[in-house]
Amino acid sequence: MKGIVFITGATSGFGEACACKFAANGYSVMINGRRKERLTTLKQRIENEFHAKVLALPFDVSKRSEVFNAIKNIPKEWQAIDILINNAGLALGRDLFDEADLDEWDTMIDTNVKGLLYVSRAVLPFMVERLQGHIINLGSVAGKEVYERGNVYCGSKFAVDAISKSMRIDLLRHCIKVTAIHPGAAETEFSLVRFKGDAARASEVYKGFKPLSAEDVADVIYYCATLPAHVCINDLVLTPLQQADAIYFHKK
Ligand code: NDP
Ligand code: 8X3
Repeated sequence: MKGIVFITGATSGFGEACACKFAANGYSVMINGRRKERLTTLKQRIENEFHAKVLALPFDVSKRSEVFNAIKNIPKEWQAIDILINNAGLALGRDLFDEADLDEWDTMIDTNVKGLLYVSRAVLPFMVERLQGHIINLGSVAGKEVYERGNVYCGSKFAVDAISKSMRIDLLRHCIKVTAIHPGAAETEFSLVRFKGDAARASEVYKGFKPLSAEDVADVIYYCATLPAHVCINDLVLTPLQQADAIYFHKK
């Protein structure tokens, strides 16, 4: 066993692909998400395909007491967490600032920002104790530039960018690495969630170019996580070939 990886938001997309990538390479994986059935199915799949150890931890990252209760009760043999991947997150809607839904704003801030903070604080004592650990935060190109109708989603990812920089400074004394990964357009369930199950609108987002896949992003995360102990990638932006930044695409 190479180490223990804790991945939030592992029931889909990047998180699920990371769970498979790390498990396939000899890591034990702790998988989180709100959908228990999906966690159970993924756990069985990883155990069967990769013969890796899996601990399913269903909880909502935005609920402070759920986060701290779940992590406080992690079995002893799972407490030596080497890598935390703060991946759980979502966009809701693509509306103008003065027309957007306030509940959707709350959910994005509660999940993308507060969820990442709660999980990090709950896991950190296990890393601090060992003077070792790597926290990998999922930001976005939307956290590097804002786009029209991106308002609060972009704001939440700018917060991830700033919090990652701040964490890196404050955790330096504990020898804990902090990496922020900022993907561009990747075809996962992200747009389906953003557009509330409207599959036609979601697939429209990826027309005219080849988007990143969840596996592309997991490969990059795995690379960052497996560098020598003295090497830390602080900040990494990756996009599909036909995307230059958060706004500019070359679509055919
Ligand atoms: P998916 O929608 O495919 O996956 C999102 C995951 O987050 C799911 O497993 C979902 O699980 C989990 N999640 C959402 N809310 C919560 C919550 N409150 N508590 C626990 N888990 C939660 O999207 P992606 O894989 O694409 O997105 C992963 C991350 O990457 C997000 O932070 C997203 O903002 C970011 N990102 C995505 C990009 C893209 O183009 N796809 C580009 C850049 C960044 P469940 O519903 O079971 O709780
Ligand atoms: C997800 C990518 O461009 O839809 O963070 O905001 S984008």
